Amino acid sequence: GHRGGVIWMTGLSGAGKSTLAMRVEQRLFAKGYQAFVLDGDNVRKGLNADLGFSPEDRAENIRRVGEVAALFAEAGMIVVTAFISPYRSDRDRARAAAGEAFHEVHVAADLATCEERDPKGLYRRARAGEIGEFTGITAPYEAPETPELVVDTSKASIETCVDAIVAYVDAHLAV
Ligand code: GGZ
Repeated sequence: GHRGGVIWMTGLSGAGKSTLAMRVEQRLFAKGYQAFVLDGDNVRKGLNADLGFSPEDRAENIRRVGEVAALFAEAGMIVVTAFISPYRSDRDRARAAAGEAFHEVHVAADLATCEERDPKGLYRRARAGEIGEFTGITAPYEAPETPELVVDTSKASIETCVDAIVAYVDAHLAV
């Protein structure tokens, strides 16, 4: 079996957080873990549909996600979160909500790589001034100083990064 836990991914838009989260969820499920992904797609459209991208709204986004993730972990699930979560203080509050169950993973693709990928054209629109407060361009990203794990999708393949996260879960959450 396994304990509950929060695998908290943080990183820039385009770093690969959601892709990694979905692949990790599939791999964990195949190994018999109860795993579930929280990301912008299932949270910002519903629970947090009232929130935008100001620093205050991001703080509230991360506060709610942190509380929900802590509840999932308490229920014995492995919850994998995929939010930019650019502010250290917001992530620290999410860590405090989950306590020992919190595991921070820095998805550390550099800005140049993320901007080059630009899968949704958001960096181009941010550079053109069409989107304000865009993380990495006109809003800050505070990288974690002591994350439990770092994966860099600009240097390693998605599969290698997934392997590292699954190995981390096996080592820390299996009982
Ligand atoms: C950053 C933005 C913004 C701004 C829209 N800044 O790559 P995506 O498109 O699919 O994922 C990004 C997502 C970020 O939402 P989060 O909930 O993860 O952000 S935070 O943790 O900071 O609250 C991006 C899109 O929303 N997006 N506007 N201004 N990303």
